[in-house]
Amino acid sequence: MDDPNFAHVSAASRLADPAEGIGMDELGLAARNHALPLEALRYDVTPPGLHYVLVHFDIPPADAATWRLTVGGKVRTPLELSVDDLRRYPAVTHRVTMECAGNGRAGLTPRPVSQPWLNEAVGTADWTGVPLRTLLREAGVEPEAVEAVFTGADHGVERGVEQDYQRSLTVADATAEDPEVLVAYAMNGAPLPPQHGHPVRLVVPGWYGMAHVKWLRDITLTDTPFTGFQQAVAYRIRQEPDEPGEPVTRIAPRALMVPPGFPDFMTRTRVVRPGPQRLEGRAWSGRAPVAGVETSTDGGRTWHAAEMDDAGHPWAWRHWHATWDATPGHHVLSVRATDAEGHTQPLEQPWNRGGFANNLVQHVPVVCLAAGA
Ligand SMILES: Nc1nc2c(c(=O)[nH]1)N[C@H]1C(S)=C(S)[C@@H](COP(=O)(O)O)O[C@H]1N2
Ligand SMILES: [Mo]
Repeated sequence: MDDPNFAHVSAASRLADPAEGIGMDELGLAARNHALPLEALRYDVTPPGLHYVLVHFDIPPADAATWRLTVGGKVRTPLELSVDDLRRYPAVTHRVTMECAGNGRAGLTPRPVSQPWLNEAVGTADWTGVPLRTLLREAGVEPEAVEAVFTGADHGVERGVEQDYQRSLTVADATAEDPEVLVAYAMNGAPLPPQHGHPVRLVVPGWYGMAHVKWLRDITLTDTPFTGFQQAVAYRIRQEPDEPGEPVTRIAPRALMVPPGFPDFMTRTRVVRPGPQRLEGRAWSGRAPVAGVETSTDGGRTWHAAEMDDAGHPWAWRHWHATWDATPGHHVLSVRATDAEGHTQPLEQPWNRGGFANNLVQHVPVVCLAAGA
């Protein structure tokens, strides 16, 4: 807790007690920040409203007509750009799968008390905008600049620290040709919706969600590394609260399946009838292209290669499918992805205090009815 003024409103991070269920404050976050309904894994591009949402503070008021994006700090020519100015640059569209770094957090033991995601904090969109490197080239980055700091228009207090939402990238990452960072003003061909950063956001293909700063109002080039809250305090992989830890960066591989059959309303247990079932879903990794997807119908003891569609978009998920011959009884279906660098998904999740970057294999309990039932 840095600021005593916030001692009564903002708590330090904590771990849930072993028997502690999801609390009302976690429910409050879960009701604001929604996940992708898993059946929406069917779509190549996630339809508007089904893409997951995460907002730390409030969605800020934003008027596209008067919005200004400033580029300053260690640059030769500071810029001040309206949305119309951004639209005058040649537009680029990238299909990008975005995933929250806290995805899967609610399954950890002990559970870090925060946004309690299960495993559906993911979505894929066609993002259109101006390459960040185009804007930085125009502004002229000074040789002493090491990072670009991105500031959103949203404001709040987190763990006692009052702040605008801010993140940084190194100048090398910010100006890379691939993955190409975008200053985006359209999602799936339409202006950004309020919850996804209207009117302008950053899109950093391959990186976990926290890097994709929404409601982007300023880019400042700095000659020292950025040490703001969301960079140096949050989004670090650490075991103990006080260690510096490693920064959360690119998305670890994950595969998810469209839950087969039909669900029970309360438990969401899946029900199928005997016979061949098509299993399908998506797989992605922000580190290297997905090289293989495997399914298991015995809870992860044995694995079988699934078929994958062509990888048309290097920073978006790939479709996979497999066939399962369902027999009456209880089953546990699982799926896992492996990328071209050999990163894969664990059956037992390594733990970290923030619950970041975890990619436990998905298990889907299924009840297959008796023949004729
Ligand atoms: N300005 C701002 N940008 C932000 C956030 C935020 O709270 N404020 N949340 C980040 C996090 S943690 C995630 S996971 C993604 C979510 O993007 P989405 O809601 O468009 O899916 O936005 C990122 N960008
Ligand atoms: Mo996130």
